[in-house]
Amino acid sequence: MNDKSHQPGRLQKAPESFLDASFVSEVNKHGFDEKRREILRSSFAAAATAVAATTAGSSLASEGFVGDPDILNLPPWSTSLGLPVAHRGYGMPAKFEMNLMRRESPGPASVRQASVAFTPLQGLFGIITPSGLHFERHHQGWVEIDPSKHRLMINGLVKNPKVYTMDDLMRLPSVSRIHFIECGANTAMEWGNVAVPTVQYTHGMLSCSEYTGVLLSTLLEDCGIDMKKAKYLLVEGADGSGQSRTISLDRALDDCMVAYGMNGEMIRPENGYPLRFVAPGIQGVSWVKWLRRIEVGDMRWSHKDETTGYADVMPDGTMRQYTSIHEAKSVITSPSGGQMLLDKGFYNVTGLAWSGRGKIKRVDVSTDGGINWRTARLETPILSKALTRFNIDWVWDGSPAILQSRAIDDTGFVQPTYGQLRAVRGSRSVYHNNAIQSWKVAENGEVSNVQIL
Ligand SMILES: Nc1nc2c(c(=O)[nH]1)N[C@H]1C(S)=C(S)[C@@H](COP(=O)(O)O)O[C@H]1N2
Ligand SMILES: [Mo]
Repeated sequence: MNDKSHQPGRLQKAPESFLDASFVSEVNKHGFDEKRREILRSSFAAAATAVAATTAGSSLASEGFVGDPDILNLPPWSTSLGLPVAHRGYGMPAKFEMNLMRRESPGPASVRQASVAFTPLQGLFGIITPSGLHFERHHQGWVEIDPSKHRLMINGLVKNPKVYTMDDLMRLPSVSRIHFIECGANTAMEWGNVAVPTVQYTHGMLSCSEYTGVLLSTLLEDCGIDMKKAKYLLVEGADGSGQSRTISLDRALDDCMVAYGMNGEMIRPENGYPLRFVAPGIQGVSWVKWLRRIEVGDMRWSHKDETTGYADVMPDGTMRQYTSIHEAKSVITSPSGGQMLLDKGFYNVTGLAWSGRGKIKRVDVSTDGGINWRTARLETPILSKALTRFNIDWVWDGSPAILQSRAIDDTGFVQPTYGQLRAVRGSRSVYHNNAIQSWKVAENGEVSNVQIL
């Protein structure tokens, strides 16, 4: 790239909500419509002129000062006493950041106990999702369990079936691991080319945390698992939905765990407090929350959440069951749908890549809809079955562009285009859409969701 001036790109934040009752007012408030865009443009131009005018006419200019004169105007926070320590026992984000929040599933108001709230990927940095912004997917609402009343039973093909209290579990050897969780239905609306406007809604059933807990291998050994007969586990939640999923024993013994910690503190109630199943690389539905029972067996259970739901409708109409592992996938989180580039010049294009099979090896980025590709910088740490952050320099010349990212994992798997994915999967699926996402940048700077085959 020739232009290394690194003038920071001017980017307007995405609208945070859409399609619900407050759609129109939300959109207006966040600058999605024509009028608002005009106001922004003119105020941006006016601000630029004002800076020039203030410095040009002032004595500052004669002293050779160029730039924003506000650097010399001392604000109240520089001339007064701040707030005392522990003003808030539990810290909160700045009030100016309060708009960055989980947003509920768009579309016809479903039962709010069996719904989704998406993570605002467009506003996050690095790879860890702040716990308060972790996506939520409940089948029958979330519960806040008294940890002293919670129990975990391990039964079935084990010598010593056991019931653990939380205290029992916390005495066992613990591990801390960083992993992503993605709902199998993430990016589902794109199967039907619905083109929801922001990355929060296209990819926001995705989060990444550091989990602390006990490895399944430790627990199963503690109960004396019958290794000759055992092939599968059933993991079951304590909420009213009776969430239960079959996990193959080799996956479970590899890196599955029961977690009580998330990002350094006890797991949040929405995410399964006080105990959840962590199944690295496997779709979210198997990460059973409020975990109460693990049964060891020799056959798959074919429970409701693995027959009527979470099965893939193939082009010939057959249902594909137990497709649990997330193949490599990536998405550019900024610039992304609903944001606006306010002028030409340098931009840091950033996004996330992940694979349920291992580590991300490479991410390529295209700004011309997949004709030319450049290799992005992967930021460390690059961990197995965790989100990986990528960045790449881009100088926008003001002409229309289409931004895409393509992940390659350490098995050599290359993230498919929509054309390639549909050739195998058809278009009647709900789950496991890992196609390349395209964001169109229009001449006026508006970024929107488009589908490129
Ligand atoms: N007990 C229980 N576990 C559950 C669910 C549930 O409704 N009940 N939802 C599942 C689904 S479909 C997903 S995608 C993940 C979502 O986890 P989160 O709400 O922590 O993001 O939890 C899974 N585990
Ligand atoms: Mo899910």
